[in-house]
Amino acid sequence: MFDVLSRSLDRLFRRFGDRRTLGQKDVDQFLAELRRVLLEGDVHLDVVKSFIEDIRGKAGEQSRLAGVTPTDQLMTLVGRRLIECLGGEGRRITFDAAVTSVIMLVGLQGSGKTTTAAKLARAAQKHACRPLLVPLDWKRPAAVEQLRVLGEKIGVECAIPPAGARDVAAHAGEAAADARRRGVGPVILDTAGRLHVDDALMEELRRVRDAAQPQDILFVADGSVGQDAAVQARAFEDKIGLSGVILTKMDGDARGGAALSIRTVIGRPIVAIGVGEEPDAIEDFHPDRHASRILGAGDLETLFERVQERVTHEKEERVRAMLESGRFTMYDFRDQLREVSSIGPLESVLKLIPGVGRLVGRGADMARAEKEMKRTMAVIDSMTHGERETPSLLDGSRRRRIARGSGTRVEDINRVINQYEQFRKVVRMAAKRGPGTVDAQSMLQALGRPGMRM
Ligand SMILES: Nc1nc2c(ncn2[C@@H]2O[C@H](COP(=O)(O)OP(=O)(O)OP(=O)(O)O)[C@@H](O)[C@H]2O)c(=O)[nH]1
Ligand SMILES: [Mg+2]
Repeated sequence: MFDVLSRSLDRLFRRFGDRRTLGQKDVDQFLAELRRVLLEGDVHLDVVKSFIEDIRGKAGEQSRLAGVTPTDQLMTLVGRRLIECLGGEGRRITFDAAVTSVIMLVGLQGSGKTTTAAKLARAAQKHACRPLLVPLDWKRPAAVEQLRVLGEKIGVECAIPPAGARDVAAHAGEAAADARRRGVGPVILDTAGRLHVDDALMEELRRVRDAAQPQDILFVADGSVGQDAAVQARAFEDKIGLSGVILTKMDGDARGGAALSIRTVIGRPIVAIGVGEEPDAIEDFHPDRHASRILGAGDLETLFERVQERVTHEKEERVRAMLESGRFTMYDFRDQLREVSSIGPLESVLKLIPGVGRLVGRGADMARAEKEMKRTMAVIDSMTHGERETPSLLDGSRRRRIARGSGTRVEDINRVINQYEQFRKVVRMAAKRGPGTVDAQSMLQALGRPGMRM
């Protein structure tokens, strides 16, 4: 599964992993190659674009990280993004013997619906359910028989349509009602496939849906067809609505394009994958595990932790250096503010500082403080590198330019510079007296929290 994609990525990481540091040029080159690899894996262009942009942004932020190898850095970024594209937390199908659920399978011809219907029935059996298979493809003569034989093989009941029946929707509705009456389930509807998305099929599927009221409408797609699977899914999602996707034939040469594109293109999770023709060949889909497999990285969680440790260490080192030298730039100011705002809402952070907790909430307008923090970030983001390194450059005309660039007013710029100066004073003072002497009071005064008078 994902072998080709996995091999190309491996080659890519090997090449860049040899470098000691990653400059902007290296990152650009890496991204150009990554783009090529993803396109070769038949990943949807929109997904590739946002993938690359996401990593470009984050690689820039991380480029100052020492002590983490370029491979680890890039792998972490790519790994996180892969997990997101594959569906983040993931979702799986659950079976409950106490309720009659209805699962409707839809998809193009030969995608694996009938096989998957039997697989789901088999999985439900393992959860003490009594599934009911419902064949709804009556155009192809052998289709009903195919499902009946599969059902017989695994010992699952099949709702064969009565002779002369013509209305698939009515049959689906009756089978579901019958199952509810008898307290069996899940009811698994195996619908007809077509070569292409066509209106007559969609109309039939809509009628089946309305008659049987399924909790889940799952799009079954051949995982080896790449991004086309996502494009087809889009059509079904638009016409009848989907709750998830099952990718089949993932035991073959699935290139990864389907799995990586689906979530972004239709916003629905992959809930299971087919990994063979036998009724047991179905697996839950775990985005994190599959991302690890694609990256050949073993356990990605461990890698994430290792990098996170370095990041934390790095931050501590920077603060120590800052307190030792007393040098404090707008970059440092932004880092400090980010640090505070990333831990959680300001309120909970301030409560942690001894002697400050009791002040919080007493006349302190936290929502306003947080809004102000955001504005401050926007202001700093609009400064040039030189201005952040040497804030004394910020004269009137530069302040006006930044106000325009950040959508704020010159007063806001003045406020940020003021806060920065206050903060710098504290850092200078602390540097003089030695680290560890900064007290909560002067910190807060430096930050100039609104409503926080001491
Ligand atoms: N290797 C492999 N083959 C699969 C998998 N799922 C389905 N197949 C095969 O794919 C072919 C088509 O599967 P079906 O289940 O008949 O597909 P379908 O969507 O019901 O097709 P129609 O009813 O014609 O629309 C069969 O030969 C299956 O054995 C899978 O996960 N792995
Ligand atoms: Mg079929």
